[in-house]
Amino acid sequence: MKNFIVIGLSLLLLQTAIKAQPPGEKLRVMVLTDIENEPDDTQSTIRFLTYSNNWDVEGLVATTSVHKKDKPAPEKIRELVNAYGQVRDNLLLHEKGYPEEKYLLSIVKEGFSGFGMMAVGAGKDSEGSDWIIAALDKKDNRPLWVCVWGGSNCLAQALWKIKMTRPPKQLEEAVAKLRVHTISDQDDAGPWIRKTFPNLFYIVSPGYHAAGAYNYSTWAGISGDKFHGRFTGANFSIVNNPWLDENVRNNHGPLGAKYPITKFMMEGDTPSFLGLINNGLNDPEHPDYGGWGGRYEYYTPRLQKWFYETETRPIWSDAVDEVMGVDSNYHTSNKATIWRWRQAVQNDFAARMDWTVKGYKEANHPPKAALNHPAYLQVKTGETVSLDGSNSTDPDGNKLSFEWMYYGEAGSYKFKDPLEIKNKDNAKVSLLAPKVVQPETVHVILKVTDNGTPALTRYQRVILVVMP
Ligand SMILES: [Ca+2]
Ligand SMILES: [Ca+2]
Repeated sequence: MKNFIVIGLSLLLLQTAIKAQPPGEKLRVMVLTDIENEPDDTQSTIRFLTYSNNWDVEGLVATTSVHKKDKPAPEKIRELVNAYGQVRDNLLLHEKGYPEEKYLLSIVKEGFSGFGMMAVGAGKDSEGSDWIIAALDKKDNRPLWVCVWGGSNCLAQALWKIKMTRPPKQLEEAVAKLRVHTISDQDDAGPWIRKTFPNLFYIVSPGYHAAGAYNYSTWAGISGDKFHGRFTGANFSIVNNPWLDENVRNNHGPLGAKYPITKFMMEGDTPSFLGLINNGLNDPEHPDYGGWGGRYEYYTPRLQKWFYETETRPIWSDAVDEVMGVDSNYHTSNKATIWRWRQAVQNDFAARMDWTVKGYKEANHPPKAALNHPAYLQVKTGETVSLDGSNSTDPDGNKLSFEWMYYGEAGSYKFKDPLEIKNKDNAKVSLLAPKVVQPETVHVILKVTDNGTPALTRYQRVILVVMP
């Protein structure tokens, strides 16, 4: 029996390895945004555009939400894409693959004018909902990621139409292709979608995004302070307006100049795509592994007292990490799954804003973290495991520093005390595989940081399969 379990787990891990994003293959990503409800969608769009070479960007769709119930604002997206067009040549000095302004303008679409499920059903198609269907219909087997920064009724309309007009098998195929990450439920379409399409891959902190949502939702970890999210431990000084003035708004060209002053909090919608950046840490098909966009586990969330409807099915939702904060205390929180990476996330954005105005030699570029062994290692209880990141390099010739981090929450092995990694600041380290009674996974993250300005970090994730 045990052997079957071992073989089963090994196969599962092998499949996991196969399913991971092949190097060089881009994710397909679409954004639905209630831009112009407050400044933060504009902020998120600017950050998104500086990463647009990471993905095949499939659509930028203006929608409504509980904060903007009447008419979507695609003209604002176009204005930002125009500003991007002015800096694209400069971005291309630093990395390949930035899409043309003309192409991005061609994929700006408008959702239906109207709020929530009142704008879903017969006669409620829009160029936005038709565009989602067209993207799903492309002869392309890669998943389609839909990042929802406002209401999700445009996605609901697309799925409604497929369900009403096509055979069940085609609906099944469309649902299987979708990967949805919404920033709370900013209309009543999210709960409807989850109930109606029970197999749909869906990441969300459920419930209306309204007063109080900050307190519950993972996404507040992007920048929430003690007033917006009621948490401490995170470093607020690298997400506030003075930091954004220095690193984004001022002296950073026409795109940076469009970055508005924060009204409530910086970029509440950004976690929906931070986890899709190809940085060696993120593993989009595995939200429970954790990454820049936070960590999420697959379960049926309990009813929140302010939420009007019980969740009917398992979804990818809030998980907690225990993280040492800047106040030198440990914090156990869902928001910590995002803010634990904040320094690296903000430095990375600052570097990309530099890329919009500076030459190659005047700017910094991320290191390439590399392992001298496979990322999946099968080991035995009590075995000494050697890990080696010494092949890591930096395109600027910067000096590299290393840190090996045991990511306890990401693995199946639940160990009360942190796993000891000897000399964890070295390129090569060793650790003792823990005692297990059944095959368990243990995640160890290699962080490689350069000494450029700003310092940039890339990662490799090692998954140990520890056998009894
Ligand atoms: Ca929004
Ligand atoms: Ca560098």
